[in-house]
Amino acid sequence: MTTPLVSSKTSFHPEDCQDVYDYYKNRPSGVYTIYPVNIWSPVKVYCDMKTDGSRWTVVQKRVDGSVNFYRPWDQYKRGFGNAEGEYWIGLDNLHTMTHRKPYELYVDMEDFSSCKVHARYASFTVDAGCSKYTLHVSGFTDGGAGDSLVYHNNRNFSTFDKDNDTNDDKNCAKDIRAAFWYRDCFQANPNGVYSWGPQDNGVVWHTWKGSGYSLKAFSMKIRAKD
Ligand SMILES: [Ca+2]
Repeated sequence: MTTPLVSSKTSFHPEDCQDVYDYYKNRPSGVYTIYPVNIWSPVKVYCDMKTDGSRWTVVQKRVDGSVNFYRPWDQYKRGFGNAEGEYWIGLDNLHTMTHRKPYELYVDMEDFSSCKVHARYASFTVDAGCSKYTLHVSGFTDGGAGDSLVYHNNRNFSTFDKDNDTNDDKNCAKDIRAAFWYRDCFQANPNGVYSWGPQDNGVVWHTWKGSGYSLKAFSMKIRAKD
């Protein structure tokens, strides 16, 4: 008789909020632990079980300015913040998830007058770190916000300590005090400095409120395509 090396006892390791939904069924929105890379790398995320068909894994969220988003490459790579409030899920997690399965992206935002709009993309992919986490988005559908992300399509990720933008004379991330898939420099700036109303280089979605308006709430959420 041989003893099996691997226990047959099963445990639940969801890769995303879709798996959480499939496993538990009618669970409410809230914080859940997922395992985007492997079972040894748990990540706490907010699962949106309400918006448009539910099952969305929130990968970026701004809501009150409680978390500093002016951080170096290594932290944008790993992720930071608080799953109950503001956070960034991390570029390695985004890469692993979006290369394992095809994902769509839902971007929603709110201004200080409680107006809410969104933008949706049928395809969202982030390349590996060795490729500077290049962003690929396509299949835009307008929910009133307009398309500010197309400007960033096929661009590399930049932080103040890794300038991968397209302007040789500027360091966009350092000038703006944030991090994103900057070009020269942005139309969308979800990781900008949080402020209350008018603010250059704040939390911006240019095609909705222009570049001088910093939004009250912003989130990016992804879902595996059926
Ligand atoms: Ca530059």
